[in-house]
Amino acid sequence: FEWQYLDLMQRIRENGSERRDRTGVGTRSLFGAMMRFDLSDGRMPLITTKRVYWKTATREMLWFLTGDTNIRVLLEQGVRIWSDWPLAHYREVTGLEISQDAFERRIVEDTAFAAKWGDLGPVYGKQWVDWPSFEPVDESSGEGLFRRGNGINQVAQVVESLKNNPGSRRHIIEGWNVAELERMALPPCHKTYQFHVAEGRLNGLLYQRSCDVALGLPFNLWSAALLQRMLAQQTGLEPGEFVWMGGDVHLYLNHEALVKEQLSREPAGIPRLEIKRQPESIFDYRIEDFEVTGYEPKGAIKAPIAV
Ligand code: THF
Repeated sequence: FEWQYLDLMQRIRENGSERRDRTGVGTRSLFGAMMRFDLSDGRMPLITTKRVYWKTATREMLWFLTGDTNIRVLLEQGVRIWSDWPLAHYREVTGLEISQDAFERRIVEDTAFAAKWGDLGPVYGKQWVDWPSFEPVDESSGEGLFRRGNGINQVAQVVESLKNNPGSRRHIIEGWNVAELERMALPPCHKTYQFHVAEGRLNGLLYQRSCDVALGLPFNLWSAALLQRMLAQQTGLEPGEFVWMGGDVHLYLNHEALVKEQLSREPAGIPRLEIKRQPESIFDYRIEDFEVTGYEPKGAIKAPIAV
């Protein structure tokens, strides 16, 4: 499975157009890519040519499912992958030269500080489980007055539709809430998930508009397959195929050392995920429920994240 990932990396390295991007780092980029992974037998698209911190990615996925958008809960578990954006915002607004460590410590220790500076805005979790809805105050008044309706829990709805209407072509979880993009620290990259039931199997598809192939994609592949596995368990289906699609698929120019090292390595082993318990609902999974076997990756490769 992993050769698809390495091939994509190589293709971008050789044929990608050099482009300026939002972060100012610069990328080499291709537009439009697809990969397919078989999730039967517990198999997972977990990259072995470098160590991928699948527990970190799992904690992030569980955090999305709670609807939380504040980095505090992540930091309490030692997950630092979302700190850069609030930190950059804090430095920009206050002009203070605070270190990442000090900023993170303050978020964990100071509730008011966390509330003011730790929130990412209405990103993934919020849209997934509490997409805002509005309803007319008085049907007869026509246009004009609306009140806030109940938030829409897309994840719960997909569980229900997979169980009750498996043939549907609308099993979708969407992160791209156009009206709220401006309030998000970062508009969603892995923006659309679609599911599909055939022959007792749950297939999944992720469309990712923008993809940091070296740092982000190994996390994104794991997380999407994990969500698919949890949904399959909750709906009594066998895990089927996972299809990944990317829009702007890029390598940051400052990731060249990582890319070169990783392309010199060869995949080994077949990582598998076991879910050790069947929780009550899709919202009740805990980190201890997941066990990975057959994962013997090559060493981690450090590289800077573009903010
Ligand atoms: N922005 C950019 N430029 N790339 C991304 O991959 C990305 N994300 C999320 C939001 N914005 C993004 C954040 N996800 C790491 C991994 C995933 C992230 C952010 C950072 C990272 O630094 N990984 C390192 C260390 C992991 C660790 O210490 O636990 C790694 O080696 O994998 C993609 O959705």
